[in-house]
Amino acid sequence: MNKLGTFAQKVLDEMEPDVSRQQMWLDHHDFWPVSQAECITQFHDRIQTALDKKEKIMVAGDYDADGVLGTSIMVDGLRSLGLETGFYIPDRIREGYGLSSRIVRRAHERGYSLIITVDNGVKAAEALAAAKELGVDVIVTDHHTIEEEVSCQILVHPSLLEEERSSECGAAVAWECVRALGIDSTKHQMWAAAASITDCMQVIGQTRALIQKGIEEYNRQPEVHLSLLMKDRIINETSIAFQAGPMINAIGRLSNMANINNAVRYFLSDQYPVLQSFAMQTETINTQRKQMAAQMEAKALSKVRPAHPILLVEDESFHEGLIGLVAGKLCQTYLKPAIVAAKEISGGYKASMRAPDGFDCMEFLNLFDRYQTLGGHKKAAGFSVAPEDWGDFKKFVFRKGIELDWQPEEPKALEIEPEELTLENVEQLDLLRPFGEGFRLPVLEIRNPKIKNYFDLSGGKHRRYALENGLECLCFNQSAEQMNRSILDIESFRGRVDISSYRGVRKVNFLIDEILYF
Ligand SMILES: [Mn+2]
Repeated sequence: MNKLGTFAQKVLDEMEPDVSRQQMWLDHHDFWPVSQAECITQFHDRIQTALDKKEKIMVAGDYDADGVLGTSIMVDGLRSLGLETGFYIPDRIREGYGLSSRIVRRAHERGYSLIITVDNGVKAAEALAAAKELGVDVIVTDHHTIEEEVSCQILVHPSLLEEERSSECGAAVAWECVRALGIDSTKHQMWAAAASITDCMQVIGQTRALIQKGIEEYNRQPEVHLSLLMKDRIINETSIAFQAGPMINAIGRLSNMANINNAVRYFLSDQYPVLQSFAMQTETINTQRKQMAAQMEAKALSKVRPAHPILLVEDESFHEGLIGLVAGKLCQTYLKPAIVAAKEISGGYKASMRAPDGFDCMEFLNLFDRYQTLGGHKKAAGFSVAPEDWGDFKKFVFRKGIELDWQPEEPKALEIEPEELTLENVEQLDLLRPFGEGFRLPVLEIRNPKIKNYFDLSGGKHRRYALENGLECLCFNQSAEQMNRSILDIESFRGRVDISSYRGVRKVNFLIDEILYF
C-alpha cells in the first residue's frame, strides 16, 4: 500500500474515490514500448522507402505549442536518419488553421514527394485531395477528433493506437512515430511531455508516463530549449503550463509580429547565442501579448451584457489571435458561456467560445449552420462567420441562449482545517503529481477561518489574512466586495495551497480564489 499521510490521503480520496484505482495514480509507470499498431508499422515502412529512394519530406505542423514541439520532434528525428526534411507551419492570421492546398502545391513544386502532418490533418479534405491529384503522398499524424473520412496514405491517430495511448497529444503521437524508427532521445521525450501539459491532455496512461519522466529527467538535466523559456530552475507541470507553454503560444497568436516557423528553428538549433536571442525576442512578444490581452479584457468587460445567458462581445480593435484568451476571461468572471469576436482582414468574423463545465460549445454552435470554419470541443471552440451571416448568428446566440436549459456544475470543495496545512503535509501532495485534466487537485475550503488580523498590500490591491494558527491566506487582486465587507461576514475561504521560499525558509501559504460570505 502507499505511504501517504492522512492529509494527502484525504486529498487523494477526494480526487479518486475508487480505492482500487488509487495506487495507479501513485505509481510511476515505465513507458509502454513502441506501439505495435498497424499504422505505426506502415509509418515505419514508408519512411524506409523514403530513405531508399532519397525522398524529400515536408513536415506540416500546427501553430500552437503542441504543433511546434511535435513538428520539432518529427523533423529532428527524420533528419537524424539522414532524410532531407523541410517543415512548414501556416500563419494563423493570413493562412489560418491546418494543411491547405496551397501548402501542398508549394511542397510539390519544391520537389517534396511526402508530406507528414503533425497535430493537424484530419480535417484537411481539400488539401488531401490536392495532394492525391499531384501524386504527393501524405501521412496524417493528428489527435483531433476524426469527423470525416481522412483520405491519405497512412493515418496515425491515438484512436488507432493501443488503449493506454488514447490521451496522447499531437507531439506525443509524433514521438511514438519517431520512436518506432529506433531514434528515441530524452530531448524528444521532454518536448512531448511539455506539449502534453500545454495541450491540457488527460494525465493518464502513456501521457502520464511522459509527463512524469519528462519532468524527472528535466530536473536532473534541464533541456536547453525549454529552460530558456522558463524562470523556474526546478520545474513541475505548472512551470510548463504557465511559462514555456504561453511563450511558445504567444508567437503563433501574434503571427503578424513573428514567424512561428522560427520557433521550430529554435528547437532544432544548438547554437547557444542563437537560442538566447530567440528566447529574448519571445519574452518581448509574450510581454506584448499579455498587455494586448489585458487591454482587450478590459474592453470586453466594459462592453459585455452580463445578464445575457450567453455572453457575446465583438470589437473592431480585437486581435484575432487573442480572442480565445478574452473569452476565457469572460467565462471565468461570469461563469457563463462566452463568445468573443474579431473582424478579419477579409471583413468576416473570427470568433472564439469558452464555456464552464456543464455546457457543450460544439453542441450549441452546431444548432446554427452557416459557418465558414468551425472546430473545437465541449469547453472551447473557434469558428468564422461571413459578414452577411453575422447578424443572424448574433440573433441565434441570443434566442437559443434564452431557450437553452443548462446548469453550471456545482464546484466541489474539500473542507480542510488550517492546522492540516503543515509544510510536511503539503509537500506530500507532490507524490500525486502530475495533476492535470482528469486528475485535478480539488478546491480547498477553510470554513469559519479564525482571522487574527489582516493587512492590505499595494494600496489595497491585495490582502493578507493571518489566521490564529499562523497560516497566511493571500487574496491577490481582491474585488471591491472583498475589500469592503467586514471580516465578520466571512464564512469561508476557497482556494489552493502554495509553498513559498524566502531566504531558504520554506512555508505554506493559502491562496484565496473565492471568499464566501454568510
Ligand atoms: Mn494539439
